[in-house]
Amino acid sequence: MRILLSNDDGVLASGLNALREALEGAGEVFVVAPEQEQSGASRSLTLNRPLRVRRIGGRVYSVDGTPGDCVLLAVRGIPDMVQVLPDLIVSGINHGANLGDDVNYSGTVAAAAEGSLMGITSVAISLSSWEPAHFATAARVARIIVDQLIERPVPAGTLLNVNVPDVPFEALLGTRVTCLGRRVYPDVIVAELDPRGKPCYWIGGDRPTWLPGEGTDFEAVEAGFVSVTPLHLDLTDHRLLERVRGWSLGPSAGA
Ligand SMILES: [Mn+2]
Repeated sequence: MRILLSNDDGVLASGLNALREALEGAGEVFVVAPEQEQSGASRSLTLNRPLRVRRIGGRVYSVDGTPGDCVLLAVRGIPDMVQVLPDLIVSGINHGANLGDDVNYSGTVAAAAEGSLMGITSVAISLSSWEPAHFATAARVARIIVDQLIERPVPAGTLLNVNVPDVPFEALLGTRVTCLGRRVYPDVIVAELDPRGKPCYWIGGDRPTWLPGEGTDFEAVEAGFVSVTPLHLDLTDHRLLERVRGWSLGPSAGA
């Protein structure tokens, strides 16, 4: 069993370290993670400059790119690794929640999504807190999920988004399989002048909240449960297909 780990908080992050320790016994663990924090990087790839890979030691590598770059290089580029595809990719443990619409921006989810696109079963795991403390809890949850995935064959490219309440393991109430909820981002653009008098802008604002919704990931984590959301990457709106086909959208055959 070959397990590739990545994240978006950087190769030195405590969450990644806790994850590596927890999964060491489950298989041959490789780490390929960004050199710098990449939270919010989503599934971007670096196409306009070369990427540098540094071996930090053992089976741990850093890449001066995005989480997506890391997974792509790990699977297709790094000589020690490309001979054997990973059986599983685990991304995290993110320092903060990735709930609801967060999955669209998250670099943690992106690393797992990149794996899923390549047909590899992938898990994103996040510790749901603004000041995360209980990485050991999320690490134990990750191990339980990985052991399940090893035991139980799943469709190729299965993608799970896991959020863990930031409490001691014994305080967890259980696990709920959930849908993504809806975020409310109170984005505020903060305009400033840089030291040379040029305008610059911060994307800021208060902490995001969420809309109430039964069966959502937000509700589960808020109630003290681990949330597991199976995701897929088909963005087609199947509900609208027939309706849009009924529109007059351009040249018709024979016209
Ligand atoms: Mn992050």
